[in-house]
Amino acid sequence: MPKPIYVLSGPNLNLLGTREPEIYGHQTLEDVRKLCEARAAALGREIVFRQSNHEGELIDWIQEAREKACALVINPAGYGHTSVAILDALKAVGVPVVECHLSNPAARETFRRKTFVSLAATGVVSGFGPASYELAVEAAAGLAR
Ligand code: CA2
Repeated sequence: MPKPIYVLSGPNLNLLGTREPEIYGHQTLEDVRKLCEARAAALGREIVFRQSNHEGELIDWIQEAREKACALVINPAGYGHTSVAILDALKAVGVPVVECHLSNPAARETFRRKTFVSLAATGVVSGFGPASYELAVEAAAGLAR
């Protein structure tokens, strides 16, 4: 059985579909999970889809991915702009990393232009709403070890 693609989402993304629909749309994170599952299945892959509001829990899952995943998709949310600890975990993960964002952070406030996570990612998919996750899963499947 091939290892799954880990798809991790950071803080506040559990609120998706309930607030700021002009930025993040109306679909919930559960909707995004279903889209990712379907895209992965079409590519003969499985996913492990998780969200946390806690930096340490995300780091634990990144470390778990080292053994259990074939590739990692991460929407680090606000932590992408702040967390050297998540960057350090990603640098050690040993499987391909694809960063994704629902919005296009480069087109928003200046503080969103830099993400630490990008330093450990093979590539970034931003600005396509839930389709960013689907495209990131597809990219990760192509990179998977
Ligand atoms: O566009 C993205 O996916 C972001 O990673 C979302 C983060 C933001 O800090 C990044 O710059 C870009 C924010 C996630 C907050 O999610 C919410 C979803 C619905 C309602 C409120 C917050």
